[in-house]
Amino acid sequence: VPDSVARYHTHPVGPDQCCSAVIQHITAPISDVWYVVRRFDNPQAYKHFVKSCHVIVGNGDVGTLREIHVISGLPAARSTERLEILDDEQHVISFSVVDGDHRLANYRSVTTLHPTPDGDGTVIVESYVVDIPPGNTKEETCVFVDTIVKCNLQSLAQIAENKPQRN
Ligand code: A8S
Repeated sequence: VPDSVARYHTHPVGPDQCCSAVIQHITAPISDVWYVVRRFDNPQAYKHFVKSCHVIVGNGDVGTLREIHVISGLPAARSTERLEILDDEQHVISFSVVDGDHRLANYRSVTTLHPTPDGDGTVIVESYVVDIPPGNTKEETCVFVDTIVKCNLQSLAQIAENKPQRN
């Protein structure tokens, strides 16, 4: 396990919070995957639940705030999110949820990219911590969020694997 996995995916978890992680292998070089993932202003490029996104303040650096609107059928319409980490050398991006009409209070995720030993692939690790909403169990919360994150990472894999290399 790379040092950076332990460093970035160890979260303080309160008694009324839950924490989990999703891992996805992508058959594309890390630069291709990072090109898509690092765009905090454009999550809809691979997150299919996101209908639209606009930046409220910032230029894509740490502290940038975005508001996303999600597609209908979800128990939410919008979410305001803050960019917490953007590290182009280590390939780390992290955001936290600061507002919204959804039930994922205090959501924070960290996503790290790791090249496979042969250099032709990428392993992506996305972990999160979130408050357990009133009326739900820890398990229900993790199943709900894991499902969303898995969908996002599978869609990211599909996009990156079909994309020609960019540099
Ligand atoms: C992400 C991860 C998640 C997004 C959740 C978990 C969300 O955008 C959706 C439904 C909700 O109920 C909450 O990386 C919220 O975006 C799809 C609106 C935050």
